Amino acid sequence: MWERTYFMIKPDGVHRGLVGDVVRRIEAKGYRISAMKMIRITGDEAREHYAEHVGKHFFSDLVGFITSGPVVAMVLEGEDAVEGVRKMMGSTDPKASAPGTLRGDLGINLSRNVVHGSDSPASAEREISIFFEPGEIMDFTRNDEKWVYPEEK
Ligand SMILES: Nc1nc2c(ncn2[C@@H]2O[C@H](COP(=O)(O)OP(=O)(O)O)[C@@H](O)[C@H]2O)c(=O)[nH]1
Ligand SMILES: [Mg+2]
Repeated sequence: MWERTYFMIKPDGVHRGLVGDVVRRIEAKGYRISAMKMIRITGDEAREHYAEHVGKHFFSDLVGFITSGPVVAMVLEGEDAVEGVRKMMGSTDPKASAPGTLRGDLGINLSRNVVHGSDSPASAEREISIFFEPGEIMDFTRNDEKWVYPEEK
């Protein structure tokens, strides 16, 4: 099924100069980047984005970290994009992530795992609406999509 997902390169990925490699892999896989911007997340946005983790022991560290520097926020589209992007990311803990995944290749520590991706289509729509206005999301088809997908969508 055609899906949208919210994807983000976290401040550690930006500071470590990994933006280009992460974007390259997303594009090479065939996902459409329909919105992308560098932003500094506010505390309110961070608490809303990570609402499911309120009350957990790592919540304040997580909010402090995600608001500590710039992130690159994206809307990605493609067939089964939510699960597909999560597979590309690997497990939450980079130590448990297979080599070949973003977290498996680019991270070591659970709290500095480089990327975020929505865990369900409902989360994706919720997270996209926190960070993007509808007019920021481009309505276009990548010219190579006819080679990524053999049949009409
Ligand atoms: N310090 C710390 N950070 C955690 C822990 N669990 C999760 N996190 C961080 O919180 C983020 C959100 O957690 P979660 O939604 O469970 O994982 P994700 O969906 O794979 O990003 C993760 O990406 C980690 O960076 C933990 O036990 N300790
Ligand atoms: Mg999550």
